[in-house]
Amino acid sequence: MGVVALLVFVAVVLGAWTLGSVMSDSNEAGSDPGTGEDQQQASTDNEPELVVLEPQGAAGFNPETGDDEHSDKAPNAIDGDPSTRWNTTGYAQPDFGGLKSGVGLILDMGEPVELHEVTIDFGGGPYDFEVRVGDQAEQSALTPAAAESGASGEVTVRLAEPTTGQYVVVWFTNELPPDGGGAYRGTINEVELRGNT
Ligand SMILES: [Ca+2]
Repeated sequence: MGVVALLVFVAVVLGAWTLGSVMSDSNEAGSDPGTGEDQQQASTDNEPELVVLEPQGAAGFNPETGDDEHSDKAPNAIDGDPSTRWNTTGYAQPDFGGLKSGVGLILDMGEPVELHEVTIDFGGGPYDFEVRVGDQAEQSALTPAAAESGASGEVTVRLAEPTTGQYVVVWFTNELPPDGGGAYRGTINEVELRGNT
């Protein structure tokens, strides 16, 4: 499945590149090669292209109190379908019931990847959250690589520095929003990670 998605992505990128080349050629027909425009194009081509990184697994991540955070629903956050979702336990208070400092969703990439940016499609909001990256699925091994406040709906976060690790956590901090049913909980419809393998 991951290989198929990657092949489709590569095909789309190659198609767009080919189309861009054709259009570029037609635009530049008759122009003198070696102009400043060509040099600028060459510079753009040298930038590393990001690929979509496919998680191998997902689970609720609740290291401070240990009980499960709907890990059975976690695959819904990486199934490519915005209509399916993972959510935390419902809490009676927005500060995780006063029980802990945070809770999150952990993604296992199967091998270390170099993460550049993350797009998260949240259910409702607002959320304060961090993106944490590390080589072990333990709180002490996961380093905050980006943070956002007041996020709602779909949000893209670009890491200040590309960060390498096998595990990526979307970590809710501060308070969770009301779920409309009398409780407070975090909801993620979809996460997409981009970077290099
Ligand atoms: Ca989904």
